[in-house]
Amino acid sequence: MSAVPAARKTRAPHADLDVATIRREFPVLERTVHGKHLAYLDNAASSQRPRAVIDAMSGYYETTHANVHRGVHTLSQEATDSFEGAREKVRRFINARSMKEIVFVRGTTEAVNLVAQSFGRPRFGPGDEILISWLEHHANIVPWQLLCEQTGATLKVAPITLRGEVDYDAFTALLSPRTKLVALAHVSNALGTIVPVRRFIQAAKARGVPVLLDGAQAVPHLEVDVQALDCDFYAFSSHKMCGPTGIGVLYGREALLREMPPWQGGGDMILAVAFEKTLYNDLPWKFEAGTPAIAEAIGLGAAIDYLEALGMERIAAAEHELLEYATARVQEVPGVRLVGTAPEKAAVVSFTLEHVHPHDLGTILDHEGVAIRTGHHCAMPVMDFFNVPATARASFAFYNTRAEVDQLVAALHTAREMLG
Ligand code: 7TS
Repeated sequence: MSAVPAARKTRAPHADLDVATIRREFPVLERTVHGKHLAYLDNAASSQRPRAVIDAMSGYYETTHANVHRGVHTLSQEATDSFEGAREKVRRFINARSMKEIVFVRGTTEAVNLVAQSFGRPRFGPGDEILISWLEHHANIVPWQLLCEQTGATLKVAPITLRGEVDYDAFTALLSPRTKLVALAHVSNALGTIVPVRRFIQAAKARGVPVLLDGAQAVPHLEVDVQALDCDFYAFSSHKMCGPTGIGVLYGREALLREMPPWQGGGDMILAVAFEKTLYNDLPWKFEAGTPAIAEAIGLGAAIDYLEALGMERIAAAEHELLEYATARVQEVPGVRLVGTAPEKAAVVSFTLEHVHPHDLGTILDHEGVAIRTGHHCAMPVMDFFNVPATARASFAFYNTRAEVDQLVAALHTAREMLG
């Protein structure tokens, strides 16, 4: 789960992944943009999908679609089997103890909101504290602010260092008997920092504080084992891990999920409804009101099969190599300043280019076929910390190549000549 071992860093390019073959499995990577090869380097925002995922979803629509959990007819039963089969794949992928602990949601954002409203709202009150870090995506800030407004609880923020690491000593100093929940990014989307979460979790657990991890940027790139991490909640999105949009996962420790009330009411989350009293369904369906995203769950299952066949360790090694290459090459461009230089990083290179606004840079790069994200990356406090309005962010997946890094660097030189 942790960073790539040092020995791997010396491996041949892309470790042992056959990137040329892999790329042919991603139809969109064959297209051009403005007549140029598309270098898709915006994977932290959303990755692309392999044919296996697209086929699993269209195959489901062509042969099986029906509503789940509701019919005795064949299609409904097959759809239910495929949907619940996807849940089992997720369980195995993150090594949860039971499928009861895998709640399908729309994505990381919804998962965090679910925990805030169902775990936090009934329990927290004035004087209670929720501890996050300065690195967080807005999805791991705003739900807590809403909860604080609703309950009178207070949001505490652990500072970060100049390299973009969460300051462990400051974090532990902020843990107090008032702390009722810790919510941390596993990997920062804006900077790529891999937070050594085991240490932070141990510190919280030693004080009996439950921990939620925002794994949106971790699950696509690292091996994640929720039992080894010993976290209480873990949230992630399918669309960043080669799966479809519209679905994600909340892992929750069974004992906690059991105690939590449903957060939305409706069909599928009940056992029996009467006007006097409604009996809620068992886990995990208690948290899945209404018709779920069935094809999307099946697509997510296919994405997991795909990633597992490649191997998360090999994916991490290949991406780490790209990170090292890109970090060195981007710095060759005069005026580039890296933002976020933690020693352990996922394959994200965030930077500014002197005299060029990131937005203009993004536009010029697009004309050169290079897709990167420019802006605040939904992490405005991180931008404030580094005193920049925005950064340019190249984020890599295992299907990216060194040639695409070179294309990015050439485009940066072009931008500098035009605007610098
Ligand atoms: N948490 C982190 C760390 C993220 O990177 C994102 C999305 C989210 C939560 C929210 O995920 P969602 O699927 O619910 O939207 N990050 C980005 C990004 O970096 N650029 O676009 C979306």
